[in-house]
Amino acid sequence: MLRLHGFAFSNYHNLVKVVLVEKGIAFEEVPSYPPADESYLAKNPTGKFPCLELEDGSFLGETKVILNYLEEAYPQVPLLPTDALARARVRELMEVIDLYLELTARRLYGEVFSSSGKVSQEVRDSVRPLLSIGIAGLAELARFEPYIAGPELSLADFSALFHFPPVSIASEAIYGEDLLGALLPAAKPHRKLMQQREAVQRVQAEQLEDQKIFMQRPSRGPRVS
Ligand SMILES: N[C@@H](CCC(=O)N[C@@H](CS)C(=O)NCC(=O)O)C(=O)O
Repeated sequence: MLRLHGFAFSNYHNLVKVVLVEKGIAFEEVPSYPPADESYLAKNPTGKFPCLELEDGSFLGETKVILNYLEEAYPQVPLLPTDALARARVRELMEVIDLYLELTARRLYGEVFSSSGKVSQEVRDSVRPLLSIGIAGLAELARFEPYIAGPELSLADFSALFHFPPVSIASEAIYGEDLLGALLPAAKPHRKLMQQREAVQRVQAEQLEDQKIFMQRPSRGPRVS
């Protein structure tokens, strides 16, 4: 059986988890929290969470790589279109969400989601315009018809579902304004639509349960800021 190593408060962990549930793939979760210890680094040398333990006992890291693997290895319940360009469009949305929203806003997360200290004024000042540019770019690419890539549900919808909230929460906490909510108002009805799904309800409930454990664990700060 596949084993997902990571923690249920993590947006990346939940992106893999919800896809496993949606596809009906049997898996178990192995709780593991940052910072990565030696035993976790032996599984995923980057120390990033999550990683997926495969049937043969090997490990796969990097969320989008894992999702693409699941799509190829478990094609029943497809979450990518069949047309090559349409697939690329879904991946383009996921890349933009990762690189220009999630990773940019992540520089604020230490202050908002853990006790690893205040974000410097320099970081605050540099993240805000980058985040605005990233969200504006996504607003041009996203379709919301009603799904983010068009009429069909895809991996990009789950990416939006789990990456948007920490971006909104961090932006509200640091700038007093939810930049994502302001520049991408369609995110709200999209979230409501996605929350009608059983798999999403289960994963979000477990995410909430893990929040306290994550926030209260002894913080040694992120390995990489
Ligand atoms: N590029 C990685 C990023 C994953 C990531 O940043 N995960 C966070 C948890 S949500 C993490 O590992 N944080 C601990 C750290 O950076 O040391 C992926 O796509 O899986």
